[in-house]
Amino acid sequence: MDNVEKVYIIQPRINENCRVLHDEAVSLIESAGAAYCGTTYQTIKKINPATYLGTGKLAHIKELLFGLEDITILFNGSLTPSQTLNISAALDDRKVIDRTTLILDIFASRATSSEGKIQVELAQLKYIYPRLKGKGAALSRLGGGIGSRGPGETQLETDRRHIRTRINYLEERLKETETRRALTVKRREKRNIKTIALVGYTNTGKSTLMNRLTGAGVLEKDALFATLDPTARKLTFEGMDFLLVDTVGFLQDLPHDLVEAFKSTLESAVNCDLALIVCDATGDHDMQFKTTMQTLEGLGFDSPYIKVLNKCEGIEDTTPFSDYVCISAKYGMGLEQLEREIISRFKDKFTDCTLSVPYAEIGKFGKLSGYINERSRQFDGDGLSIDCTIENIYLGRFEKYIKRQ
Ligand SMILES: Nc1nc2c(ncn2[C@@H]2O[C@H](COP(=O)(O)OP(=O)(O)OP(=O)(O)O)[C@@H](O)[C@H]2O)c(=O)[nH]1
Ligand SMILES: [Mg+2]
Repeated sequence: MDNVEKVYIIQPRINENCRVLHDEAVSLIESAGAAYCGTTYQTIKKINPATYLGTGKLAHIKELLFGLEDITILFNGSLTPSQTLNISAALDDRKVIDRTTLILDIFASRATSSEGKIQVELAQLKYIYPRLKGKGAALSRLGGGIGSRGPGETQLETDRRHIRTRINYLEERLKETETRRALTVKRREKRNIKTIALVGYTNTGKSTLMNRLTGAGVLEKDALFATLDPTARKLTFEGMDFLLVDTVGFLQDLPHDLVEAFKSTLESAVNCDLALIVCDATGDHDMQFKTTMQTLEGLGFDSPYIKVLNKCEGIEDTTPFSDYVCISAKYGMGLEQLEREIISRFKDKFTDCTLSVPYAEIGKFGKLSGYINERSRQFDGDGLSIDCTIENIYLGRFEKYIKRQ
């Protein structure tokens, strides 16, 4: 236990969400193999450009930690390199990292495939690169996250040009692997195998569900970002062949460069025929669903999906979750219903419906209009009422608008 790195959180109190962000930071610390050892919450009225927090607050934290050796400070937000250095200087030269650095660090420790490793290193370098502005020797202190993984201090001591060259090189290598992947996807399309992607917030049970359905033997673990490299397995339901793909989980404030870097791995999820969006009944499932949708849509996702609520074994009344298929991947509950739901989405059937779109949402609804065969439309007191036919696989998208089926 003694050589486990201890991490103390500075949690800026910026909105109501900060409790969730804080608890996630604790899980992130544990997932990185370090030990959480306390938190200071700080209400930030005005950001101090040099140190983010006010100097008085920093002095207070310094006092709190007085006499405690070897404690790393996690600032649970984004810092510029100079803020990192200044905070470190104000706190007896302790090691200071920010949330993004920590997430990147966990990804670095998890990457096993050569493609995954390239993607993570690219994301790390891209995070550092624009932030390096002639800081010279001080840079080495920005290098490590938890432990001393990451692009490594020696690399960070080299100049921006060196990093630029490395970024270019990694981007080239990534392009090569992407070309290879594109060929595999083409072959799959030719054979007309439908792809089902398991997507969702991290730690919701995607890999457990994958293992339940296919016996894949994928790592399932109570840790954030247990899965990094996507795994695909064949699955047969009622004589129909599917390819089930397990993917990296999402998190609020996932570093943009990381999502960008993982774009090609996430391609199988983005271009799937059906996505199972897995949420966790014991967590904030609404937030998890929203975060997943935002991240996926940012990557161009517009496939049909089923909302799956996992870890439902302790829930007696599932009526409040009627828009989810409630399951327990661990205890094997609700899987038949999930299977039925999946099959029904692939049977090429259409449903006649009447949709009711509130006035305020007509603009937003425009994006969906390509998925329906419209017979007639009229405006009434509530908004726009549309008689139409929808292919079953797209019904989920219209859930909240369907008045009659
Ligand atoms: N109580 C309960 N726990 C579950 C259930 N399904 C999975 N878990 C647990 O949830 C944790 C995370 O499971 P994983 O399958 O690794 O989750 P994941 O979504 O693949 O996570 P990442 O790969 O990190 O994004 C593990 O400890 C599982 O044992 C369930 O139905 N009920
Ligand atoms: Mg997983």
